[in-house]
Amino acid sequence: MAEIGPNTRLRVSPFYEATIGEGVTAFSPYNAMLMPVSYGDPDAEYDRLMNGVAQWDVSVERQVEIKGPDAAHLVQLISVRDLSAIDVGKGKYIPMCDHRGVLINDPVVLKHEDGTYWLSIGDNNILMWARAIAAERGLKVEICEPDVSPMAVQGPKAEDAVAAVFGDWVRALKYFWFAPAEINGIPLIIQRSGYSKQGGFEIYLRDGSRGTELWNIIKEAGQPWGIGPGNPNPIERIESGLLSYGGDTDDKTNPFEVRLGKYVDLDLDDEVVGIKALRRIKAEGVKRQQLGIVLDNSERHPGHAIWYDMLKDGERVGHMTCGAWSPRAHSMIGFALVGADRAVGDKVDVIRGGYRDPATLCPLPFF
Ligand code: THG
Repeated sequence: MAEIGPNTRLRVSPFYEATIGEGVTAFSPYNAMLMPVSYGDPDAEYDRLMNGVAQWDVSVERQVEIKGPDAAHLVQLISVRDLSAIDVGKGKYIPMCDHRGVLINDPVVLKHEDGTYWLSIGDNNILMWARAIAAERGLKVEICEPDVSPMAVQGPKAEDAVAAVFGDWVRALKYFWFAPAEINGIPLIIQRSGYSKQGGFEIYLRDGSRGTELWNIIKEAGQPWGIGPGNPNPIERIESGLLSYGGDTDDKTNPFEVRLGKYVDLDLDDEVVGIKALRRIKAEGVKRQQLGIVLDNSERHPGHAIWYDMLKDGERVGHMTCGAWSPRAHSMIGFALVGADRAVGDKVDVIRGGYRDPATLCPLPFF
């Protein structure tokens, strides 16, 4: 098997040494970094997330920091969700689009007390995008990638583990709210958030030289609840209907097609990048939709879908963009990106490795 490893264009996380120590078995490139994606026991990783607490290195969720007199203006120009009422100390999930109305990222935006913004980004170069838009519009902003690396602590026991380190005040933190914190002098931000529906926190490390130390503090504190390593979990996120930008989207996908329409405010100013295109798309009628899909054969397959062709009566009607065997559904489940004329209950065929898998379209989320 060929190897891929850290180099100057494929950076490692401050938690790299810690994840190696935990026995990481696979990485995936994401934002020019290596993201741990397996520790070799997917059942245990899923079980910890569902019943205990899991510790994830998600430092690939890089921060794009925007500050200066025009910071709020720029952040609104590159977000198709209305940010006029954004609270200091509360994150917001925002679709970002290009001038065609095509989704280019779905960050969480954080507004700090001093008026500085962080875009906590998915896999795409938003640093370059934000700088280009700022320069073209002549805005007074400073944009950088700060030394900030999130670690997620997820699962029903995450609150107990995080409170054991930082105190009971974290229990009062509401969904998506964040606050500064410190442990042994390590500067942090703690937010109630994370890429799962099992609850938990994201701890943003603000000093990349102290990753191993922070990892070990959380690991130690989580022992009573059986804490262990994991990563944004492919099974749980499909069961919960969480979108993977770049995984479930292509170079034509708009937010309406992938269930993000509720985060699009079409009456935003014309200057907002993509908003005019989104109004046109909406007026003309959205052509595709994202639904769930269940394979009729409930047998467990190890592999997961990578844009498998989906046929109806022999004609291609879309793709299965992701898939996993769901312990809760006792079936192979996934997301389908299909024409707007398809409906829940439709029978389709998924073409997988030359085989034809009969399947049924269903609503999202699964749970
Ligand atoms: N946490 C942080 N940054 C991130 C991610 C994260 N950046 C990249 C990537 N993940 C962005 N994608 C998502 C996708 C979904 C959510 C957050 C980031 C999410 N969605 C909830 C939902 O869909 O139910 C809530 C959305 C809402 O209503 O506001 O949490 O995981 N820091």
